[in-house]
Amino acid sequence: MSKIFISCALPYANGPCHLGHFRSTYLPADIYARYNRMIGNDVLMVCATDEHGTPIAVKADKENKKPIEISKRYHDMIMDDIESMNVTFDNFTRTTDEKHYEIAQNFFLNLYNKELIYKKNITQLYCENCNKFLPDRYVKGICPICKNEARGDHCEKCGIALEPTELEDPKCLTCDSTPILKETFQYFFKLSDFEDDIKEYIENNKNLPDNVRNYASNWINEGLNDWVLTRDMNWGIPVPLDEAKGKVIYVWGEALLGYISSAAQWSDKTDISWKDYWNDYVVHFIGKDIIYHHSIFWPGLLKGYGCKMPDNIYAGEFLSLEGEKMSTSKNWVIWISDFVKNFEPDLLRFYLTINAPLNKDTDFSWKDFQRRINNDLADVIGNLLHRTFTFTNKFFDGKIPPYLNPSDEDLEFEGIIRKLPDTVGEHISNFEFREGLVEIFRVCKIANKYFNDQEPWKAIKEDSQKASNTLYLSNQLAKTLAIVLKPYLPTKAGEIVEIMNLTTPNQWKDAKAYLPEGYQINKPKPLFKKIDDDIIEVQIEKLKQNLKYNCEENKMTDLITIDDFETLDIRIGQIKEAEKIEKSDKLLKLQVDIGDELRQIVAGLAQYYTPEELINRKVAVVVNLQPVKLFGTLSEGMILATDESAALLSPDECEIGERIR
Ligand code: B3M
Ligand code: ZN
Repeated sequence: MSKIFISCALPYANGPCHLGHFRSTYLPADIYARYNRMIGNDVLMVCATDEHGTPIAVKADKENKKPIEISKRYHDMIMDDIESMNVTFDNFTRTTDEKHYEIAQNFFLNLYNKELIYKKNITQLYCENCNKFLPDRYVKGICPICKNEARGDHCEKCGIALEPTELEDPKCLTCDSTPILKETFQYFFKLSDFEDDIKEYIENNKNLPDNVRNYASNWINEGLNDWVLTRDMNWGIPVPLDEAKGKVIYVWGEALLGYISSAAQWSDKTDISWKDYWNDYVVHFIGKDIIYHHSIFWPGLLKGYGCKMPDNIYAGEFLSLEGEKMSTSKNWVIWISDFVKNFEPDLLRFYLTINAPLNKDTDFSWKDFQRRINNDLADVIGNLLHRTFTFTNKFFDGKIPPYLNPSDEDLEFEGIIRKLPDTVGEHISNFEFREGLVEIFRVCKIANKYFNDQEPWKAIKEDSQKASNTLYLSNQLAKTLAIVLKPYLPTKAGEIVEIMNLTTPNQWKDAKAYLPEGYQINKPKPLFKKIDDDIIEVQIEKLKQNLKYNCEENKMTDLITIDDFETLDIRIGQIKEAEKIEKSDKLLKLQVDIGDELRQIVAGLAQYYTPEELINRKVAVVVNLQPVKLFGTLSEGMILATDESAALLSPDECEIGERIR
């Protein structure tokens, strides 16, 4: 038996949970935890809400409330969301908990005393009107790269991480005045000291999935800088040093310790040491946007402290909604609490798992959801179970009939049933959650075909042993399903357990034990109902309303004239040369033939294309854009690509230099 420490990324307590959170993190973690408990591993699964940081402080300012009032509101909502989805945390705490403060401050002091945290003077933005420094999201301005509006820590548009001082035309978010540069000091963590350790950790840890390893290797190859670990603000955990009045630990410098403080709180309640779990096997489930923090920064902190680094980091890719990027600010989301008002949680668990593997981006669409539930869950899995139970009751008084002289078809089907638990289990152990569910689905399809071919409704009159064998095996599969479906669809699995009177449904190994002849099952009830069109239409309409509302809010309905469009000069170009830009993991320097000249253009394509892949590609180029310097390199134009995936338009049939209008 192993002890397994499972954590989920701490949701920020500045909003409730939506489908994206659930898909990337809580659902896979819960499937993994439930399965491991069922095979007899000892699991400790923890989480907490992340209550500090500027987003919460800013929201509080806006609503004229205290940050703790905001975070409490969302902490409570998040707890409800998680419970409603049947995610089985052993402990769920919050980062304003006393225990967390104590652990975070001690951790800071430990590193400080080892001189792994040092003090340094820096200039930061300061608002003279509000009399405060403006860290992270307290400041807005123009992104130096893409020239769109951005916040102090990050540009949503081009996805780049920023320092507030890098913003052009910065403004205080609270009072809109222009901040000045002012000297202050902050504490830095010597991340650079751990470059070799982290590199080794990433390269030699065989568990790490490819997406995590690749991201992490890219960053580490660029070299690691020390991290500013503190902020001048009053919402956060105070830096535990006399000389550091008014400074708090940066939210990422303590949130990660939420894993440990949640576990420690559990230990206080149970008197069982969480460290045994940590020292055996740790896996963090996170979203892909925080791979850096977990694969580089966190191992660095742990190494500095003298604690084991995580054994695995599992990063779920993104979920879009009806083909568009989810956005909480535009209300282009589906909240968990809204979903469960209308649908059973297991339907979402099913859809989000079967829809795509965790390491691929995917989309939630209401129509596709309906299709999957109706065609796959209800018609295949539901139908199989329902007819098995109905026939058993109708023809055999609800008793498992005898299994005698099996035919070749029976034996073949029996072999398939027997293999199912191992196959599914292996997939789940390997974090292949979708593949496990697909296997269950595949076997159910085979089972339906077997059932149809055997025609037990006819056979019962002509060859009753044939019908008896069919129902015997179908019931054995139903029992297996009650167990192997449990990590995925715990409520539905529980309903099968009830119908089948199962006494040990919590043990995976029991999936292989057959129900004896004569075993009594109960009357069936339909397990999966189909979703009607009108129910889905209501949901789609609701989303459309959100979109309309947002358009009005953002004045996106403003139309442009043909003359406005004419101001853009877009031409077909061909990429002749491409090379990486030093110190940037996003940008490539390109030389593009636009017909009458060769243009140098810097494009944010490095994460999607290698320089070699781009040579000779035809692309669409905005050629009358004002030149800018990016990372010291002149860029005179823009290559058109899609927003999310940076897919290039491929105008292969067009002539170089042709204008697009
Ligand atoms: N609170 C949420 C996020 O960035 C952030 C995670 C903390 S995990 C220690 O998705
Ligand atoms: Zn101000």
